[in-house]
Amino acid sequence: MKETWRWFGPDDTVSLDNILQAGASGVVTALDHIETGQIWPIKDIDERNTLIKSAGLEWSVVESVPVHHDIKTRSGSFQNYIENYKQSIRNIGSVGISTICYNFMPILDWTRTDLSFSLPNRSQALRFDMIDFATYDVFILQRDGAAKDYSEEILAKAGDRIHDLNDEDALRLEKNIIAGLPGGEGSYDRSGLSQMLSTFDMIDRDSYQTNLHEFLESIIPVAEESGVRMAIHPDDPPFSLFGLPRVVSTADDLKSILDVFPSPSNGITFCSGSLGTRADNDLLSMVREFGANIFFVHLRNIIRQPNGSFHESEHLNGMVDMVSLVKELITQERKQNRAGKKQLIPMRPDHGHTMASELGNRNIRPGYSFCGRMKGLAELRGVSRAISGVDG
Ligand code: CS2
Ligand code: MN
Repeated sequence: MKETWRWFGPDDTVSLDNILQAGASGVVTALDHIETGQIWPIKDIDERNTLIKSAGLEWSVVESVPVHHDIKTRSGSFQNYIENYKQSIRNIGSVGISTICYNFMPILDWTRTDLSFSLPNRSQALRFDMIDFATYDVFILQRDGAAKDYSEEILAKAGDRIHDLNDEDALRLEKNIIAGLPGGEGSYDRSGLSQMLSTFDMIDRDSYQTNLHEFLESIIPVAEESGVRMAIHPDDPPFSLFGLPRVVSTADDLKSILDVFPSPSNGITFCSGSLGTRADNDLLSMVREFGANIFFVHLRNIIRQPNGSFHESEHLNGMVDMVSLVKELITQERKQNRAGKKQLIPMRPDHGHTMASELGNRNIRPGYSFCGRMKGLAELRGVSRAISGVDG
Protein backbone atom coordinates (compact mmCIF):
# COMPACT_ATOMS: atom_id res chain seq x y z
CA MET A 1 0.00 0.00 0.00
CA LYS A 2 1.13 3.58 -0.65
CA GLU A 3 1.92 5.29 2.64
CA THR A 4 0.24 8.68 2.89
CA TRP A 5 -0.41 11.40 5.48
CA ARG A 6 -3.35 13.78 6.11
CA TRP A 7 -2.16 17.36 5.73
CA PHE A 8 -4.29 20.43 6.49
CA GLY A 9 -2.36 22.74 4.18
CA PRO A 10 0.24 25.47 4.81
CA ASP A 11 -1.16 26.35 8.26
CA ASP A 12 -0.86 22.75 9.50
CA THR A 13 1.47 22.30 12.51
CA VAL A 14 3.06 19.49 10.47
CA SER A 15 5.14 20.57 7.45
CA LEU A 16 5.52 18.76 4.16
CA ASP A 17 9.14 18.04 5.13
CA ASN A 18 7.91 16.47 8.39
CA ILE A 19 5.62 14.21 6.33
CA LEU A 20 8.56 13.08 4.20
CA GLN A 21 10.65 12.54 7.35
CA ALA A 22 7.86 10.44 8.90
CA GLY A 23 8.16 8.02 5.97
CA ALA A 24 5.11 8.89 3.88
CA SER A 25 5.39 9.40 0.13
CA GLY A 26 1.85 10.61 -0.49
CA VAL A 27 -0.27 13.44 0.87
CA VAL A 28 -4.00 13.43 1.60
CA THR A 29 -5.39 16.93 1.71
CA ALA A 30 -8.30 19.18 0.77
CA LEU A 31 -8.88 22.82 -0.14
CA ASP A 32 -10.62 23.75 3.10
CA HIS A 33 -10.70 27.43 2.09
CA ILE A 34 -13.33 26.65 -0.56
CA GLU A 35 -16.84 26.90 0.82
CA THR A 36 -18.76 23.62 0.81
CA GLY A 37 -20.83 23.39 -2.37
CA GLN A 38 -18.64 25.70 -4.46
CA ILE A 39 -16.53 24.53 -7.41
CA TRP A 40 -12.86 23.77 -6.76
CA PRO A 41 -11.04 25.94 -9.34
CA ILE A 42 -8.24 24.28 -11.30
CA LYS A 43 -5.96 27.17 -10.30
CA ASP A 44 -6.37 26.40 -6.56
CA ILE A 45 -5.94 22.66 -7.11
CA ASP A 46 -2.82 23.29 -9.20
CA GLU A 47 -1.33 25.59 -6.56
CA ARG A 48 -1.73 23.00 -3.79
CA ASN A 49 -0.45 20.23 -6.08
CA THR A 50 2.65 22.26 -7.01
CA LEU A 51 3.39 22.92 -3.34
CA ILE A 52 3.20 19.19 -2.57
CA LYS A 53 5.29 18.17 -5.58
CA SER A 54 7.96 20.77 -4.72
CA ALA A 55 8.43 18.96 -1.39
CA GLY A 56 9.08 15.68 -3.18
CA LEU A 57 5.64 14.27 -2.36
CA GLU A 58 2.57 13.29 -4.38
CA TRP A 59 -1.02 14.43 -3.79
CA SER A 60 -2.48 10.90 -3.60
CA VAL A 61 -6.02 11.49 -2.33
CA VAL A 62 -8.35 14.44 -2.01
CA GLU A 63 -9.93 14.18 1.44
CA SER A 64 -12.50 15.45 1.27
CA VAL A 65 -14.68 17.23 -1.21
CA PRO A 66 -17.49 17.78 1.29
CA VAL A 67 -21.09 17.09 0.20
CA HIS A 68 -23.42 20.04 0.79
CA HIS A 69 -26.33 19.60 3.23
CA ASP A 70 -28.79 20.44 0.40
CA ILE A 71 -27.50 17.44 -1.59
CA LYS A 72 -27.84 15.15 1.43
CA THR A 73 -31.42 16.34 2.04
CA ARG A 74 -32.22 16.85 -1.69
CA SER A 75 -33.58 20.27 -0.84
CA GLY A 76 -32.84 23.90 -1.62
CA SER A 77 -30.21 24.34 -4.35
CA PHE A 78 -29.19 20.65 -4.48
CA GLN A 79 -29.22 20.49 -8.31
CA ASN A 80 -26.81 23.44 -8.50
CA TYR A 81 -24.56 21.94 -5.83
CA ILE A 82 -24.51 18.59 -7.67
CA GLU A 83 -23.43 20.38 -10.87
CA ASN A 84 -20.69 22.14 -8.89
CA TYR A 85 -19.60 18.83 -7.37
CA LYS A 86 -19.35 17.31 -10.85
CA GLN A 87 -17.18 20.23 -12.03
CA SER A 88 -14.91 19.84 -8.99
CA ILE A 89 -14.46 16.16 -9.91
CA ARG A 90 -13.58 17.13 -13.49
CA ASN A 91 -11.11 19.79 -12.29
CA ILE A 92 -9.44 17.41 -9.82
CA GLY A 93 -9.16 14.73 -12.51
CA SER A 94 -7.68 17.24 -14.96
CA VAL A 95 -4.71 17.77 -12.59
CA GLY A 96 -4.09 14.00 -12.52
CA ILE A 97 -5.35 13.26 -9.00
CA SER A 98 -7.29 9.98 -9.22
CA THR A 99 -8.94 9.43 -5.83
CA ILE A 100 -11.50 11.52 -3.93
CA CYS A 101 -12.66 10.65 -0.42
CA TYR A 102 -16.03 11.95 0.76
CA ASN A 103 -18.68 11.04 3.30
CA PHE A 104 -22.45 11.23 3.54
CA MET A 105 -22.86 11.69 7.30
CA PRO A 106 -25.89 13.89 8.09
CA ILE A 107 -25.15 17.25 9.79
CA LEU A 108 -22.42 15.99 12.13
CA ASP A 109 -19.33 14.54 10.51
CA TRP A 110 -17.15 12.32 12.72
CA THR A 111 -18.08 12.77 16.38
CA ARG A 112 -16.36 12.29 19.72
CA THR A 113 -17.21 13.39 23.28
CA ASP A 114 -13.67 13.61 24.69
CA LEU A 115 -10.66 14.92 22.73
CA SER A 116 -8.05 14.35 25.45
CA PHE A 117 -8.93 11.02 27.05
CA SER A 118 -5.95 10.09 29.21
CA LEU A 119 -4.48 6.62 28.66
CA PRO A 120 -2.47 4.60 31.23
CA ASN A 121 0.78 5.77 29.58
CA ARG A 122 -0.52 9.35 29.92
CA SER A 123 -0.78 10.02 26.21
CA GLN A 124 -4.19 11.27 25.10
CA ALA A 125 -6.74 9.70 22.75
CA LEU A 126 -10.08 10.58 21.19
CA ARG A 127 -13.08 8.96 22.86
CA PHE A 128 -16.80 8.58 22.27
CA ASP A 129 -18.60 7.98 25.58
CA MET A 130 -22.21 6.87 25.04
CA ILE A 131 -23.29 8.01 28.52
CA ASP A 132 -21.84 11.48 27.96
CA PHE A 133 -23.44 11.66 24.50
CA ALA A 134 -26.84 10.65 25.88
CA THR A 135 -26.42 13.16 28.72
CA TYR A 136 -25.88 15.91 26.16
CA ASP A 137 -28.69 14.78 23.85
CA VAL A 138 -31.38 14.27 26.55
CA PHE A 139 -30.49 16.81 29.28
CA ILE A 140 -28.49 19.60 27.60
CA LEU A 141 -29.71 19.80 24.01
CA GLN A 142 -33.07 18.42 25.25
CA ARG A 143 -33.91 17.05 21.79
CA ASP A 144 -37.60 16.14 21.42
CA GLY A 145 -38.02 12.38 21.87
CA ALA A 146 -34.31 11.79 22.53
CA ALA A 147 -34.94 9.46 25.50
CA LYS A 148 -36.51 6.79 23.25
CA ASP A 149 -33.18 6.39 21.44
CA TYR A 150 -31.38 5.08 24.56
CA SER A 151 -31.70 2.03 26.82
CA GLU A 152 -33.08 2.38 30.34
CA GLU A 153 -29.59 1.69 31.68
CA ILE A 154 -27.95 4.43 29.61
CA LEU A 155 -30.73 6.89 30.47
CA ALA A 156 -30.33 6.18 34.18
CA LYS A 157 -26.57 6.70 34.01
CA ALA A 158 -27.05 9.88 31.97
CA GLY A 159 -29.48 11.10 34.62
CA ASP A 160 -26.77 10.65 37.24
CA ARG A 161 -24.07 12.14 34.98
CA ILE A 162 -25.94 15.39 34.40
CA HIS A 163 -25.92 16.04 38.15
CA ASP A 164 -22.14 15.47 38.26
CA LEU A 165 -21.42 17.90 35.39
CA ASN A 166 -20.56 21.48 36.31
CA ASP A 167 -21.21 24.27 33.78
CA GLU A 168 -17.64 24.17 32.48
CA ASP A 169 -17.78 20.40 31.91
CA ALA A 170 -21.15 20.72 30.16
CA LEU A 171 -19.86 23.42 27.82
CA ARG A 172 -16.73 21.38 27.04
CA LEU A 173 -18.85 18.32 26.29
CA GLU A 174 -21.07 20.39 23.99
CA LYS A 175 -18.07 21.92 22.21
CA ASN A 176 -16.48 18.51 21.69
CA ILE A 177 -19.69 17.12 20.18
CA ILE A 178 -20.93 19.94 17.94
CA ALA A 179 -17.98 22.24 17.32
CA GLY A 180 -16.82 20.07 14.42
CA LEU A 181 -13.61 18.03 14.22
CA PRO A 182 -10.75 18.39 11.71
CA GLY A 183 -11.83 17.78 8.13
CA GLY A 184 -15.38 17.59 9.31
CA GLU A 185 -18.33 19.54 8.09
CA GLY A 186 -18.75 22.86 9.87
CA SER A 187 -19.57 23.60 13.48
CA TYR A 188 -22.75 24.58 15.26
CA ASP A 189 -24.05 26.24 18.37
CA ARG A 190 -26.92 24.61 20.26
CA SER A 191 -29.75 26.44 18.49
CA GLY A 192 -28.07 25.99 15.12
CA LEU A 193 -27.84 22.24 15.69
CA SER A 194 -31.52 22.05 16.71
CA GLN A 195 -32.47 23.93 13.55
CA MET A 196 -30.37 21.61 11.35
CA LEU A 197 -31.82 18.53 13.07
CA SER A 198 -35.32 19.72 12.17
CA THR A 199 -34.39 19.57 8.44
CA PHE A 200 -34.31 15.79 8.86
CA ASP A 201 -37.77 15.51 10.43
CA MET A 202 -39.18 14.08 7.18
CA ILE A 203 -36.09 12.10 6.12
CA ASP A 204 -35.98 8.51 7.34
CA ARG A 205 -33.27 5.95 6.69
CA ASP A 206 -34.74 4.69 3.41
CA SER A 207 -35.18 8.17 1.93
CA TYR A 208 -31.69 9.17 3.07
CA GLN A 209 -30.24 6.08 1.40
CA THR A 210 -32.17 7.01 -1.76
CA ASN A 211 -30.67 10.51 -1.61
CA LEU A 212 -27.18 8.96 -1.50
CA HIS A 213 -27.96 6.61 -4.38
CA GLU A 214 -29.32 9.46 -6.52
CA PHE A 215 -26.19 11.51 -5.76
CA LEU A 216 -24.04 8.58 -6.91
CA GLU A 217 -26.05 8.22 -10.13
CA SER A 218 -25.25 11.87 -10.85
CA ILE A 219 -21.55 11.94 -10.04
CA ILE A 220 -20.17 8.48 -10.85
CA PRO A 221 -20.47 8.85 -14.66
CA VAL A 222 -18.53 12.14 -14.39
CA ALA A 223 -15.90 10.46 -12.20
CA GLU A 224 -15.54 7.71 -14.85
CA GLU A 225 -15.07 10.29 -17.64
CA SER A 226 -12.53 12.17 -15.49
CA GLY A 227 -10.47 9.11 -14.50
CA VAL A 228 -11.37 9.69 -10.84
CA ARG A 229 -12.30 7.05 -8.22
CA MET A 230 -14.85 8.14 -5.62
CA ALA A 231 -14.14 6.53 -2.21
CA ILE A 232 -16.91 6.98 0.33
CA HIS A 233 -15.80 7.07 3.97
CA PRO A 234 -17.95 5.11 6.45
CA ASP A 235 -19.97 6.72 9.20
CA ASP A 236 -17.87 7.58 12.22
CA PRO A 237 -19.22 6.31 14.54
CA PRO A 238 -21.18 3.79 12.44
CA PHE A 239 -24.50 4.21 14.19
CA SER A 240 -27.24 6.85 14.39
CA LEU A 241 -26.62 9.99 16.43
CA PHE A 242 -29.40 12.42 17.44
CA GLY A 243 -31.89 10.10 15.74
CA LEU A 244 -30.35 10.91 12.34
CA PRO A 245 -30.08 8.24 9.63
CA ARG A 246 -26.60 6.89 8.90
CA VAL A 247 -26.39 4.75 5.75
CA VAL A 248 -22.66 3.95 5.42
CA SER A 249 -22.11 1.84 8.54
CA THR A 250 -22.28 -1.86 7.64
CA ALA A 251 -21.36 -4.36 4.92
CA ASP A 252 -24.97 -4.22 3.65
CA ASP A 253 -24.74 -0.43 3.38
CA LEU A 254 -21.48 -0.65 1.43
CA LYS A 255 -22.87 -3.38 -0.83
CA SER A 256 -25.93 -1.26 -1.65
CA ILE A 257 -23.65 1.69 -2.52
CA LEU A 258 -21.53 -0.41 -4.87
CA ASP A 259 -24.54 -2.21 -6.38
CA VAL A 260 -26.59 0.92 -7.10
CA PHE A 261 -24.03 2.03 -9.69
CA PRO A 262 -21.42 -0.68 -10.46
CA SER A 263 -18.37 1.20 -11.73
CA PRO A 264 -14.55 1.27 -11.48
CA SER A 265 -15.14 4.81 -10.12
CA ASN A 266 -17.57 3.85 -7.33
CA GLY A 267 -15.67 2.66 -4.28
CA ILE A 268 -14.84 2.83 -0.62
CA THR A 269 -12.47 4.39 1.87
CA PHE A 270 -11.95 1.38 4.14
CA CYS A 271 -11.63 2.93 7.61
CA SER A 272 -10.77 0.26 10.16
CA GLY A 273 -11.49 2.55 13.11
CA SER A 274 -14.93 3.60 11.91
CA LEU A 275 -16.08 0.16 10.72
CA GLY A 276 -14.36 -1.56 13.66
CA THR A 277 -16.44 0.41 16.13
CA ARG A 278 -19.32 -2.00 15.43
CA ALA A 279 -18.78 -5.48 16.85
CA ASP A 280 -21.05 -6.89 14.10
CA ASN A 281 -18.76 -5.63 11.31
CA ASP A 282 -16.41 -8.44 10.17
CA LEU A 283 -13.59 -6.35 8.72
CA LEU A 284 -11.64 -9.19 7.09
CA SER A 285 -14.66 -10.51 5.23
CA MET A 286 -15.53 -6.92 4.19
CA VAL A 287 -12.04 -6.54 2.68
CA ARG A 288 -12.50 -9.83 0.81
CA GLU A 289 -15.98 -8.82 -0.38
CA PHE A 290 -15.18 -5.25 -1.43
CA GLY A 291 -11.46 -5.54 -2.23
CA ALA A 292 -11.77 -4.52 -5.88
CA ASN A 293 -13.52 -1.30 -4.81
CA ILE A 294 -11.31 -0.31 -1.86
CA PHE A 295 -9.61 2.78 -3.26
CA PHE A 296 -8.27 4.26 -0.01
CA VAL A 297 -7.52 2.91 3.49
CA HIS A 298 -7.60 4.55 6.93
CA LEU A 299 -5.87 2.39 9.52
CA ARG A 300 -6.80 3.13 13.10
CA ASN A 301 -7.61 0.87 16.06
CA ILE A 302 -10.23 1.11 18.75
CA ILE A 303 -11.24 -0.37 22.08
CA ARG A 304 -15.02 -0.50 22.27
CA GLN A 305 -17.43 -1.16 25.12
CA PRO A 306 -20.78 -3.00 24.97
CA ASN A 307 -22.78 0.24 25.41
CA GLY A 308 -21.31 1.73 22.21
CA SER A 309 -18.55 3.76 23.84
CA PHE A 310 -15.05 3.52 22.37
CA HIS A 311 -11.68 5.17 22.36
CA GLU A 312 -8.90 5.22 19.78
CA SER A 313 -6.13 2.82 20.84
CA GLU A 314 -2.59 2.24 19.61
CA HIS A 315 -2.58 1.12 15.99
CA LEU A 316 -1.44 -2.43 16.83
CA ASN A 317 -3.20 -2.77 20.20
CA GLY A 318 -6.96 -2.77 19.90
CA MET A 319 -10.00 -4.81 18.93
CA VAL A 320 -9.09 -4.69 15.24
CA ASP A 321 -6.62 -7.47 14.38
CA MET A 322 -4.42 -5.02 12.50
CA VAL A 323 -1.78 -7.52 11.32
CA SER A 324 -4.43 -9.80 9.76
CA LEU A 325 -6.18 -6.75 8.27
CA VAL A 326 -2.99 -5.43 6.64
CA LYS A 327 -2.27 -8.93 5.34
CA GLU A 328 -5.75 -9.15 3.78
CA LEU A 329 -5.45 -5.67 2.26
CA ILE A 330 -2.10 -6.57 0.69
CA THR A 331 -3.60 -9.81 -0.63
CA GLN A 332 -6.44 -7.85 -2.25
CA GLU A 333 -4.04 -5.26 -3.65
CA ARG A 334 -1.96 -8.03 -5.26
CA LYS A 335 -5.12 -9.63 -6.65
CA GLN A 336 -6.08 -6.31 -8.27
CA ASN A 337 -2.54 -5.82 -9.58
CA ARG A 338 -2.65 -9.24 -11.17
CA ALA A 339 -5.87 -8.07 -12.76
CA GLY A 340 -3.81 -5.30 -14.32
CA LYS A 341 -4.63 -2.41 -11.96
CA LYS A 342 -0.95 -1.85 -11.12
CA GLN A 343 -1.89 0.74 -8.51
CA LEU A 344 -0.96 0.70 -4.83
CA ILE A 345 -3.89 1.45 -2.52
CA PRO A 346 -3.16 4.71 -0.64
CA MET A 347 -3.21 4.14 3.13
CA ARG A 348 -2.94 6.67 5.93
CA PRO A 349 -2.64 6.34 9.70
CA ASP A 350 -6.09 7.74 10.40
CA HIS A 351 -5.29 9.39 13.71
CA GLY A 352 -2.57 9.36 16.34
CA HIS A 353 -2.44 9.88 20.08
CA THR A 354 -1.23 13.19 21.51
CA MET A 355 2.01 12.46 23.35
CA ALA A 356 5.51 13.61 24.28
CA SER A 357 6.34 17.23 23.40
CA GLU A 358 2.90 17.80 21.85
CA LEU A 359 0.95 17.19 25.08
CA GLY A 360 -0.74 20.43 26.09
CA ASN A 361 -0.15 22.04 22.68
CA ARG A 362 -3.52 23.60 21.85
CA ASN A 363 -2.55 24.04 18.17
CA ILE A 364 -2.60 20.29 17.56
CA ARG A 365 -5.74 19.27 15.69
CA PRO A 366 -7.53 16.52 17.65
CA GLY A 367 -6.30 13.17 16.30
CA TYR A 368 -3.76 14.80 14.01
CA SER A 369 -0.62 15.00 16.14
CA PHE A 370 2.77 14.46 14.52
CA CYS A 371 4.35 12.12 17.10
CA GLY A 372 1.31 9.86 17.47
CA ARG A 373 0.74 9.52 13.72
CA MET A 374 4.46 9.02 13.06
CA LYS A 375 4.45 6.19 15.66
CA GLY A 376 1.37 4.68 13.99
CA LEU A 377 2.77 4.99 10.49
CA ALA A 378 6.08 3.42 11.56
CA GLU A 379 4.29 0.45 13.12
CA LEU A 380 2.01 0.01 10.09
CA ARG A 381 4.96 0.25 7.68
CA GLY A 382 6.78 -2.39 9.71
CA VAL A 383 3.80 -4.74 9.55
CA SER A 384 3.34 -4.09 5.85
CA ARG A 385 7.01 -4.69 5.02
CA ALA A 386 7.16 -7.85 7.12
CA ILE A 387 4.10 -9.26 5.36
CA SER A 388 5.22 -8.22 1.88
CA GLY A 389 8.73 -9.55 2.53
CA VAL A 390 7.50 -12.89 3.81
CA ASP A 391 5.04 -13.28 0.96
CA GLY A 392 7.44 -11.87 -1.63
C1 CS2 B 1 -11.75 13.54 8.90
C2 CS2 B 1 -12.12 12.08 8.78
O1 CS2 B 1 -9.47 13.75 8.28
C3 CS2 B 1 -10.64 13.95 7.96
O2 CS2 B 1 -11.00 14.48 6.89
O3 CS2 B 1 -12.91 14.21 8.58
O4 CS2 B 1 -11.45 11.39 7.75
C4 CS2 B 1 -11.86 11.42 10.08
O5 CS2 B 1 -10.46 11.39 10.28
C5 CS2 B 1 -12.41 10.02 10.00
O6 CS2 B 1 -13.80 10.11 9.99
C6 CS2 B 1 -11.97 9.22 11.19
O7 CS2 B 1 -12.11 7.87 10.88
MN1 MN C 1 -11.35 7.37 8.85
